[in-house]
Amino acid sequence: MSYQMKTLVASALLAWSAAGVAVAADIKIGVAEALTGPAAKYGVAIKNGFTLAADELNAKGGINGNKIVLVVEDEQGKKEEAINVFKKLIFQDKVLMVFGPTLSNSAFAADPIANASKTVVFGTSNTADGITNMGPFTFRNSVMEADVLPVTTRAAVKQFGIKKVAVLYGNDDAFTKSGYDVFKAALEQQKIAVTDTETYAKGDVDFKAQLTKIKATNPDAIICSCLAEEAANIILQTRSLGMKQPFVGGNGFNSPKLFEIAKDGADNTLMGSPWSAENPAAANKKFMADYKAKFGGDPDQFAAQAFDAMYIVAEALSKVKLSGSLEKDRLALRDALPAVKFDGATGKFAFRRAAPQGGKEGGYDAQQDAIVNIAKGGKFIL
Ligand code: ILE
Repeated sequence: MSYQMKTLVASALLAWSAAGVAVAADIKIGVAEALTGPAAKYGVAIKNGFTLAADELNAKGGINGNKIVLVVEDEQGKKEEAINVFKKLIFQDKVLMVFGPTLSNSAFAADPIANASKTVVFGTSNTADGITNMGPFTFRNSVMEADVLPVTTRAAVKQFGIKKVAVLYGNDDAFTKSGYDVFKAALEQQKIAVTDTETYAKGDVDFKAQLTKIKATNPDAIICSCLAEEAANIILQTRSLGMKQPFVGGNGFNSPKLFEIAKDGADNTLMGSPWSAENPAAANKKFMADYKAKFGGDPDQFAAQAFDAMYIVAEALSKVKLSGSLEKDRLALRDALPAVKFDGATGKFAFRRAAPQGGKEGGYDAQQDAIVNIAKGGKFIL
């Protein structure tokens, strides 16, 4: 039975509930993440975060008695696939809303479909500037680079006393480019000199040419706006060139993949995030233990943000009276979300309205503080 049919049947039956008969409807939520390809390390952690939260919520009776059903699709970390998967989820599966996609690069391609069909799209990992300028149906709980990187840069000055840095970034990805722009502005603002700026393209594996140039300028640190796999190889090759400089990274560094490849070479890397494995709050401790019990490995920031995002949506949905009209229910969820405040695995969270741009209404960004983590012995600590 389709979502619409089920909710129609459900509302009809719920109408009899005075007579003691009530049947709950399923709440279909689309999950469009990179489950294969280079971004899968992020995407699978994200999917696990949603699954853990949805299973917990369902075990407690769902939302107002309605069960959450996740419809999971692999967008492969590719723009075209993100578009295809969004269309399938929104028009064919008729989900109430969509979580995803994993990369900002794909979000810029797929989010317009959600906004045009008045369906909430909720990014839990998109940190590039401009994501929420795509329209009023775009939400994210991922803290954007513009809010995190100036904090990370200040911490690098404090930690290592850096005065001059080299910069390296991927110039064909929306997130790595956006991170570069933010780093550049933060360095200018904090009066840190740039000795050299180098770029690479998605899928590159050899960074020796760029690193040799960087080495010649003898920077105090290397600023890197990169996704995890490239970041890890860059660190590894930096060490093989005999360079000892610490790295300062953005959200792409925030993955166990960094250590799988770069190992101890990643020591002293600084990275800002709202989440830390060391956050002793009960909500985080419980999340981490439950995640490990369910999936047999430690969670990362991406899993934590997805987990919290599902609870944020559940909180909004608990205030919504599902009508059975998909169009109305999608709008009702959109209207209920902005007021949600939540204190979960990533700490205190609220939404912040994005400023309108080019006459277009904005969506909602994350209002959350970043804490700076440092890599030691294969993990990020405070
Ligand atoms: N935050 C980045 C982005 O927005 C990556 C997400 C690291 C997995 O594209």
